[in-house]
Amino acid sequence: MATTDKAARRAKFEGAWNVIRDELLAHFKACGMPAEAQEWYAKNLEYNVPGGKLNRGMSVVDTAEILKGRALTDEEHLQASVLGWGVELLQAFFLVSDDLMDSSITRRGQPCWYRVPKVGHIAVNDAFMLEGAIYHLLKIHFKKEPYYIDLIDLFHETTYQTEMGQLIDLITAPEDDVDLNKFSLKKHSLIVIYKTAFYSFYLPVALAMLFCRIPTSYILPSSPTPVAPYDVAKEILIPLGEYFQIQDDFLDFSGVPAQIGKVGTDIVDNKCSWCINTALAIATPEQRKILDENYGVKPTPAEKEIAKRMAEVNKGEEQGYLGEAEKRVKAVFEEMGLRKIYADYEENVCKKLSEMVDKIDEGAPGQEGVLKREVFRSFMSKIYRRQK
Ligand code: DMA
Ligand code: MG
Ligand code: MG
Ligand code: MG
Repeated sequence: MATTDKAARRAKFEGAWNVIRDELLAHFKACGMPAEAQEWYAKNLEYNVPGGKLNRGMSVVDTAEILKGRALTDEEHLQASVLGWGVELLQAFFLVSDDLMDSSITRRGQPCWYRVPKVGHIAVNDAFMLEGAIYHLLKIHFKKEPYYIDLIDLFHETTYQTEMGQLIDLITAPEDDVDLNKFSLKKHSLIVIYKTAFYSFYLPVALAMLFCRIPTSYILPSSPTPVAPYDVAKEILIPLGEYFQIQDDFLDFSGVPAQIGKVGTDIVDNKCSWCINTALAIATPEQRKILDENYGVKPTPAEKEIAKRMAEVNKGEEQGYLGEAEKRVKAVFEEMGLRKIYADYEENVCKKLSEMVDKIDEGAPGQEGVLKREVFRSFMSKIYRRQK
């Protein structure tokens, strides 16, 4: 019987993490790494991998169950969890580096890893190790499977796509040259598809599809043309991922740190975010002038000093202190009614995505080895109207 209780599913997935983490640490120790290094690696793993929402990782397990149409055996659950934690390790690798590159303050309600005392730039190597752990785990758990190389290839391809996205995200947001004319919603779309959608949405589902041996093409009774299920999945999951990153951009502006677990940095970092692009499209000349003069403007030394003192009072729990320039940008966003524009966007995009999902052909009732609409519905319900 399928475990339907959400908390129980999460607990089971987290249970698999203990097994996986211990395997990584045992191997590390067996390589002759000294006690001090073992402690460091254990802390890197615990601090950066398991503390998130786990949507991506758990989606691998959820998708596998939906595709198989039954609960997974214990053995299958562990294997699917290795793929799920592989996605979470990949995410941890990206986030540790992303926070360094974005000069972020907090992540998941705690200081970013590179800001932890003694870590600093060692965070770069720690990020590499989180990535390396994925391939070590794949070898242990999948080497004998005929689709082992497909798993490796998918992780590599997705990593490369994400890195391309991070590159264009970063070079579109130079710190010393703020030029809002360089931004557009089209550029935003390309950035977010590459930096977020492939690894967060296509990767978990495609991994589960490989795990369930969904072939690259099949024929259904309804039509003589073969279905390419990985392409069908991509066509829905990429726009779904785009919507997810637009939520992330909106929460960076509208969310409070206690709720989203991080301090928004997009305005100060001159990011080509959905908010600024949407604002630019409707700004009056007066509003445009305020945006040009204040977007991407760093806090003054005096403001930085206040932020530092406030952080000390809050015992390191930075709540985010807004400089005057950032406040002025936010005021323009509010004045334009960005919250309402976002809410309308969310309803519209979800309607469109649901229509796409409804068109998926599932073949005969109970047919195995084919795509199921529930895969996408389940993923969508995890993020619809999310507040963190
Ligand atoms: C997210 O970009 C993309 C990756 C690959 C981490 P972001 O900088 O908007 O993420 P966050 O808001 O979580 O720092
Ligand atoms: Mg970031
Ligand atoms: Mg970033
Ligand atoms: Mg963000």
